[in-house]
Amino acid sequence: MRVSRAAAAVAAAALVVAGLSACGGVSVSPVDVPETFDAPLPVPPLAPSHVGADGTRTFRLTAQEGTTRFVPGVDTPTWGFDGDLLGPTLRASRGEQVAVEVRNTLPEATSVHWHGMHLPAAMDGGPHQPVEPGATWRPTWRIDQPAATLWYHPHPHGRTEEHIYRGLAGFFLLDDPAAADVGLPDEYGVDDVPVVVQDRKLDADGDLDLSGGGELGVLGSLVTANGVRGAYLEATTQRVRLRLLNGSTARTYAFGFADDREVLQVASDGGLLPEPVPTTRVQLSPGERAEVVVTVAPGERVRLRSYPPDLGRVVAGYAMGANDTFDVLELRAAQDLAPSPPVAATLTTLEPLPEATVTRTFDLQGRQINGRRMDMDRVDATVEKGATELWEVRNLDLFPHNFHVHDVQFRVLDIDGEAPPPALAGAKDTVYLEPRRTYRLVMRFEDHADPTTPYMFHCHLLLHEDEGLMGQLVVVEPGGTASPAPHHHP
Ligand SMILES: [Cu+2]
Repeated sequence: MRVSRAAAAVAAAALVVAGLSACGGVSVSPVDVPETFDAPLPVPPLAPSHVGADGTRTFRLTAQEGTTRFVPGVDTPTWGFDGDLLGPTLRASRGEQVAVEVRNTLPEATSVHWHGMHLPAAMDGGPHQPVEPGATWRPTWRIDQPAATLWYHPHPHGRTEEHIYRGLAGFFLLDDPAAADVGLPDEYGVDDVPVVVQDRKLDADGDLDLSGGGELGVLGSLVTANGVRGAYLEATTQRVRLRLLNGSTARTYAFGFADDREVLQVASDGGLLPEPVPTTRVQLSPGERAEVVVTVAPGERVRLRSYPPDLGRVVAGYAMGANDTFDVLELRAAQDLAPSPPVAATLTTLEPLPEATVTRTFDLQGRQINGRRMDMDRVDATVEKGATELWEVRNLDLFPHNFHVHDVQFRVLDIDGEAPPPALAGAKDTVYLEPRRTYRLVMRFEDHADPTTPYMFHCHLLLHEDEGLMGQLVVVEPGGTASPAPHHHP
């Protein structure tokens, strides 16, 4: 299969379902929203695993080729894990040793990165851990972090945008059996549902199209929830927990409901917020997650919508999705709803922010950080194990970036000197960077040192990442020196 990058895809419009102006409120959107939402939302299956004699829980994932019907009558070549598109949900508990046997049956090398996971650098699945065609890679590590909605996706050097766009992504849910019961819906696939939202576009042949993305990358006209356009989720309980993931390559969503009802945001990237945040909008840039609890009434139907996101002081925001409104998923409540427990007023206690001993500055501009593009043979930051660091991150452009750091969950100390909004006050691994603002992030690098293997930090707008907006950090024992193994260029 191929992914077209030539700018000759105007005819794609002929493929999309007619009815742009039929749904009130979305007529100006370049996103083609189906007239009806009548496809059941697929819930990713929980990946099977087996626990061996040494206690290791082992999963298996196979990256493979397939086809997906995003548009009626059009079979689009896609990639998936254990299927045609996306992948099963991996789930493990704090304290468990896990392993994943990743088999690559694709025609080219890929990798699998565990986004948000605290783990040794050699297990991280970045560009230094390629999985060649026909090969199997078996990372193993101990889960040691709070319960959270994480995800996995490829991270091959220069090819991440295309591999995720083709369909390679899945959830990795972490549980903490020792955590208090705070009344969150927790029956997987019933009242606790992961939803990955992605946008794509097709060319005239029905192939995935990455052309014409401009400065930001592609904004697609076909928006899917768990791979399906026009999906509905039947609610059978009073409250439903949605684990929202922005799995798009470039688009930022501002999720809310069509009737502007208030939801409770209960978690961000790295786990529970200290207390539920009542809100009508949950904005996620690529790679970010949020868990929300929504209350429904018997028999009602209400749509989850993406409203115009607040991208900050961008120029020509209309070309970056800043004006777009479109529906993503319909909730259909049953006539008889099982009762749900109330959500506790206190969800967790965040550790106090430790005092940082090292301060670094990262200026993002174009495809460079501090004036340099990604180089697999250059170490940009050597960090001592156990250190708490303050990273001052700035977007010098007038278009969006965001910032993702591997291995750690950071905290946003302030934005231009002001405390972050409640939704950004918890554990984060990816944060949107408004133009011309300074984000001070505090992070602590614990447990794992490996002078030979870098972790990545980068913009998670995947075109930017692939084109160089990424750097490498190496965690060493106190007093140690980074000595990365030479990278062999293909
Ligand atoms: Cu960027």
